[in-house]
Amino acid sequence: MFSPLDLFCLITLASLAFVSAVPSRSRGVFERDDCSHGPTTRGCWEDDFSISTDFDTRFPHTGNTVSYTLDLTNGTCNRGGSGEKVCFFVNGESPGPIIRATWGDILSVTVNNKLQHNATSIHWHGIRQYNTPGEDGVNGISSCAIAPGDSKTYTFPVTQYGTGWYHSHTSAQYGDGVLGNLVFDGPASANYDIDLGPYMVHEIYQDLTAFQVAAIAQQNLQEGTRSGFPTRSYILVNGTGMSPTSGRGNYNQVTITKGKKYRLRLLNAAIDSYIHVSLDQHAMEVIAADFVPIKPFTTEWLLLAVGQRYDVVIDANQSPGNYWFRVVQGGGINAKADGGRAIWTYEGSNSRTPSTSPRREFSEGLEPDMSPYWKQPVPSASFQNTLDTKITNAVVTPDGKSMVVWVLNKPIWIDYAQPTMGYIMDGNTSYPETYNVIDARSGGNWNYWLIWTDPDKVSFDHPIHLHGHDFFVIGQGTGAYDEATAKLNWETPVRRDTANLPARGWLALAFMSNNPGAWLMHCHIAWHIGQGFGMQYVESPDQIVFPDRTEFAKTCDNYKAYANDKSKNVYPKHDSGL
Ligand SMILES: *[C@@H]1O[C@H](CO)[C@@H](O)[C@H](O)[C@H]1NC(C)=O
Ligand SMILES: *[C@@H]1O[C@H](CO)[C@@H](O)[C@H](O)[C@H]1NC(C)=O
Ligand SMILES: *[C@@H]1O[C@H](CO)[C@@H](O)[C@H](O)[C@H]1NC(C)=O
Ligand SMILES: *[C@@H]1O[C@H](CO)[C@@H](O)[C@H](O)[C@H]1NC(C)=O
Ligand SMILES: [Cu+2]
Repeated sequence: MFSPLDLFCLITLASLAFVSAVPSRSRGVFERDDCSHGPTTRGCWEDDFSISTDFDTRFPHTGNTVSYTLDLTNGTCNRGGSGEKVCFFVNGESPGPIIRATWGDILSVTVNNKLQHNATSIHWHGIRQYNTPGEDGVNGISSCAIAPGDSKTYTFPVTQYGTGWYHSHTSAQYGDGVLGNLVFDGPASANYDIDLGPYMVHEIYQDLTAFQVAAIAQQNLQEGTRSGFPTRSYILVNGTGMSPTSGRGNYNQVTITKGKKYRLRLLNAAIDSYIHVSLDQHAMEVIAADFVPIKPFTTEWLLLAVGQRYDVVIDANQSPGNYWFRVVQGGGINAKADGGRAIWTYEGSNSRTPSTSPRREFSEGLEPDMSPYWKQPVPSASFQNTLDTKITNAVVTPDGKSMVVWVLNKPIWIDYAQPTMGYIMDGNTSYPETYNVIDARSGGNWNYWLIWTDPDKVSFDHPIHLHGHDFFVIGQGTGAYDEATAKLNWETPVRRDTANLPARGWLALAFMSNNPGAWLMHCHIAWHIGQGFGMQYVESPDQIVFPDRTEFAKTCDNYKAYANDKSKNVYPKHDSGL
């Protein structure tokens, strides 16, 4: 059976056959003469779209709307600890269902909040939300929180392709299970035979909920014992894993066939851990970083900061047998505790516990050296906007008491009932101080931000995530930032949505104002943003495309009714809310 696309390709090939006597220009595999998007033509796509398209300026419009419904429920689970603990589910499972669409589709997802005692909001991590800032799913910024019993439908265009995830943006809630994968089909910068789909890795605390861990982290921050929060139990690979203390659970298993090339979509969905991954005796060819294609390079180990994704191609070219897929976790990127494992088996081999070891140890350090698939220079400038990250005392709660918080210059602390988008719709620019609003440059201009940590004070790596844009990573380093000596890349910087701010170091970012909205930038460690480590920037407010006002007001009215009913709202908000 042919799809219209195949037919179009056949016609193209047929017409080419008639002119085959004419010397043809040599064409790369990524151009569209053979556009089946098959195992040897992954770079091409429909019409004149391909891996070479800059999707910030052009993307397809398929005319298709892909719809999903997500029911959030609370229940209990046993993750190998001493008993049951509270867990949250999406359509009865956690991680929730994979949401899959095609580059250029419209995605429409209805979220039914059936959690008994938690409001929620679902963020689509990495989605640019081009001209749909009301769909970003950040309670207190893009919309009000969704009250228990209420529903909200998020609708937005799929302007990029690759691997992403959805997760709750309501305090530490995603750490208790409100998360899942996003897969958007599109071209790729290297060929492969089979798409294995997403491979989420994330840590769990087998005896504590994420909310409990966050509360302990806050308590320790308050008391100045910063390193004292509970240790992670182990890492789940694609939703399963084995508890090293109780031996409960099982390893994720994958079967591969010798001679085939597999695409694997790696995602670190942890609330705290940096994660290194590797498949024993196999190289990984990396083809995308977050939602951006990169020039393929091979590596044995990959470091994923929280929120980051890497799409890799693995060639099943070793002797048939069983191999460990290894996951090594750390609070800082250099820690070496063994975190989790999965078993990869060649078809035809008996599945049993592997006895393999890695070809080499992972090298410590920052993110891998890589180049974007298409060259995108950024006009050089000096970094005028500096954002200082540290732990300090500040008044954030309405009762006027001071507490210990994380700041990006200032702490962020939002109100679920008063989203920034509402202020903008009302033409009210008197944002509360704790909304930590910074004006972005006006449309078409570049923003340059240097985020740094005081070399004497803070010793954590922080995964920095920007909403509404992919940023260009102009530089990263340790020690104090010095414009004269810093190694900056203006010619071929990598573009992505999450990057590491090294401990006692700096991260230099640039992005162009080309998406009017109110957008959050924050550390993706759940308790760091919970304790205030974030800011929001308002970009071209006079050009913002507002969400439907009736729907927007309905979510807010329902949330306010819930929040004011103390018999229902039994867990008062005690952190930034994000
Ligand atoms: C959901 O959570 C509430 C407490 O927040 C609890 O009373 C209720 O039993 C939970 N529901 C299930 C199905 O576990
Ligand atoms: C969500 O519910 C948990 C209990 O399951 C509670 O500890 C937490 O404070 C609640 N969070 C919010 C934001 O309502
Ligand atoms: C990951 O888990 C999902 C859901 O159980 C499954 O459909 C998928 O095949 C798994 N992926 C791999 C690579 O095994
Ligand atoms: C703007 O918002 C502030 C803070 O919520 C509020 O006090 C003020 O009345 C608002 N101004 C207008 C003109 O609505
Ligand atoms: Cu952090």
